[in-house]
Amino acid sequence: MINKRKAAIVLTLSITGFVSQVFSQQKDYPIQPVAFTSVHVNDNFWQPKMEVNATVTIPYVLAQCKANGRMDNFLRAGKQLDGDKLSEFPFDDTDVYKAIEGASYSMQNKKNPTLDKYIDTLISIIGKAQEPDGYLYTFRTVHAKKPHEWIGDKRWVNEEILSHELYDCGHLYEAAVAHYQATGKRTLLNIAIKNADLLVKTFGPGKIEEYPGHQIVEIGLSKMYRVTGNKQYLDLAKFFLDVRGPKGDAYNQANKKVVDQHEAEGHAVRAAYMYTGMADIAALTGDTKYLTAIDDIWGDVVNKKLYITGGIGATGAGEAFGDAYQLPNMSAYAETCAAIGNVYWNNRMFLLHGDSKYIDVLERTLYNGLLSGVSLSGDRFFYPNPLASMNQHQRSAWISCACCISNMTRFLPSLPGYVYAKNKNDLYINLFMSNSSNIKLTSGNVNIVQATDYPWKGKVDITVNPDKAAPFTLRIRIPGWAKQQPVPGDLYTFADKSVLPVILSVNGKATSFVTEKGYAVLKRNWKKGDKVSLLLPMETEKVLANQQVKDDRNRFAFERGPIVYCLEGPDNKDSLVQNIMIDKSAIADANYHADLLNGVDVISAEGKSTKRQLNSDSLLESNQQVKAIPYYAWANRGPSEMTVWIPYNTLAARPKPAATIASTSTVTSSLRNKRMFAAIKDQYEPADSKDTNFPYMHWWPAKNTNEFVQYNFDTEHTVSESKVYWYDDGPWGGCRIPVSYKILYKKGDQWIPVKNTTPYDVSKDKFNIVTFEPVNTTALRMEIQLSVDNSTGIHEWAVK
Ligand code: FUB
Ligand code: ZN
Repeated sequence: MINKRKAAIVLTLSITGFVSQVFSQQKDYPIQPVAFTSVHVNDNFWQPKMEVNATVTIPYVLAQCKANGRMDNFLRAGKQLDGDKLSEFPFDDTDVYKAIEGASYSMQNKKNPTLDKYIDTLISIIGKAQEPDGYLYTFRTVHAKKPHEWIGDKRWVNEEILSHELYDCGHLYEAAVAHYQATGKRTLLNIAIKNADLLVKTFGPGKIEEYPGHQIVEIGLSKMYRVTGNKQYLDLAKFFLDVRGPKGDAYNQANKKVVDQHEAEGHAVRAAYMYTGMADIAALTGDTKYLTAIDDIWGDVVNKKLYITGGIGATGAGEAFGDAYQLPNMSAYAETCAAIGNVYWNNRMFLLHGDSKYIDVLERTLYNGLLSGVSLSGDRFFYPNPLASMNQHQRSAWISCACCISNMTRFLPSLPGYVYAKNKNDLYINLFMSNSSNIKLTSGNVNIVQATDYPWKGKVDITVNPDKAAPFTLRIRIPGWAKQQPVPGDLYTFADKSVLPVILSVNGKATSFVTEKGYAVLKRNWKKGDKVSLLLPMETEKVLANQQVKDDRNRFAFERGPIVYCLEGPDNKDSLVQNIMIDKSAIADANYHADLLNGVDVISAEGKSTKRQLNSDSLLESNQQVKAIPYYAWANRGPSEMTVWIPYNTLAARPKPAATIASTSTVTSSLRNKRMFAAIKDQYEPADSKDTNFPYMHWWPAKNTNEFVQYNFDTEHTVSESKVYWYDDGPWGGCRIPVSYKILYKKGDQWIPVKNTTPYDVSKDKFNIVTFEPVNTTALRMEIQLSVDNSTGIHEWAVK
């Protein structure tokens, strides 16, 4: 229990710099992270990215928050601006909070008085939007004539469903703590305290007994507890976990009590934040019953539900985890926020258990499925992070639901906080990047300098500079990828099973070492200038997925060190990659290209391109040199084809279409998005109408309209048959088979309906074939009547 005198000490001592546990907090993680404020990253990989974050992303996102009404929401709630116009989502307040959080970390990394002043102004606007009792949620306080339908008619009544009131609070707390730690100013922290005190009065046993609809407040309250020492915040965080389930939905993990959950289910961001919160509260309270649940869930994710990129949440339906081994590539959702949540969660798992396998997952996510969320330029973003594309994916300048954008903004500058951790006289080196850091161990202060070209090179030079010679233990992570285990468990393996040595030397002499929980343990009396050199076997590996992942069968992915590679159009012949095959035994070289994509290793290998032939099942194959780039760097050169998983035999090949009437035609349509047109003539037959793993074209959100699509032939053809495969993503999506359709042909300037000799069938999950009296024409059109309530789409349209 914290006593008042010690609480007072924390409030005065913690004005500058990072707050440590000054008050008598009894419990926390056995291993403590080394704060980002003590770690000065100066490498060639992350430092430039953090610089882009500071100079481009943060100002850009703040400007977008302003341009897209988020600042006005606060101004209106604080009666500083007339009118009741609000932006689109009740959680839009969180983008401002996350931008402040990112700006705070970033100012700690590098001073920025202009930004500091801007943030001060923003905080005063936020303060005015807060109601006298501490309530802060602009979508209610503005009292719009037509309130947003998610917010409920009273405070909190829609919280378990959609209002996101507590979600907003959680992000407020995270921002307030970061701002306080970075600047020593209490302005936002005071707002957060007032708000958290209101939650303490409002929720709990005998008060409102409801759970947060979207988790995050649990993490935020734990941080508030650490900073203020107010145990009521911790109790409330625990209450929010314990009150969850069993009568709610799996969608937001409320269908079971949290301690009874053993598999990852439902909305992936909510889930990852909840698992993180469970770890925090287990650490802070010593309550071990959460641990069995999150240990089991972690096993479920890494063995069955993790993309090779570290992405989680396979399906767009409910932005959720799929079933075991359901990991589609082209339709992969793998939301950027979920990747960030996965990093948070795995870091906490490491702090609890001290095992490097959690950092293996963290590192994989960081370098791949998380980093892919932002462009090299820092101002274009992915929300889903697919693992294959046929030009249909592109980064966005802004997304009305901007969660991933603001999350990326706050995550990147906090990265230095994941490099080291410590436990008394054990110093964990988890991530490899050049940096200089000052770390306090029980034996005294030590400065650690890392020099490395990681992730391109496997050599890491570490200089150890204790203030005075002292005994302590370095625990250096030997990454799973260096031990033939790309991911803990059996979801992914390397094709080449040979294990190459990891070499460790101290002061120039190769040293044998023991490993404990995945760490090389070096225990000695360290003195200033001692040098440790780590040499990891940085080889180009071919990764195979467990056979149960049907989307990756007969395919492999390239990986070098922590970096997962992909084939992308601009580096390959005719800008095509889907038609490429590479033999499993092909030799692959890697070379650094300083002038490509801000400097990347490029993998080259001999491969083949494949093409369908008319009237034959065999494929035409021709040799070609294939190039692969790091996955995180794709989609920085415009829309293109891309694939992470490369076919190694014809069973998985996606050949270039044969020259049919359709494939040699151009497409015109009532649909404006021309990038979807190629989908209907790519000669891929979907598994069923809702199969999103192949491209399709769709008219969503149009409904009840008459639409058309037409083939303009390269020359006059005689045609007498049409077969169409409809896209229908019911019951969750907005597309269904249409009400009816008909085929017309072009005669002069006129469109004449064909005389069908079989009926027009409209069914899903198969080709709908109609034959008609032959017509000589230069174009064929399909007119489609959409249903009153739904749109429609087409997977494939062939004509004969
Ligand atoms: O609900 C707030 C955010 O919007 C979620 O975290 C994202 O997945 C998106 O649904
Ligand atoms: Zn998001």
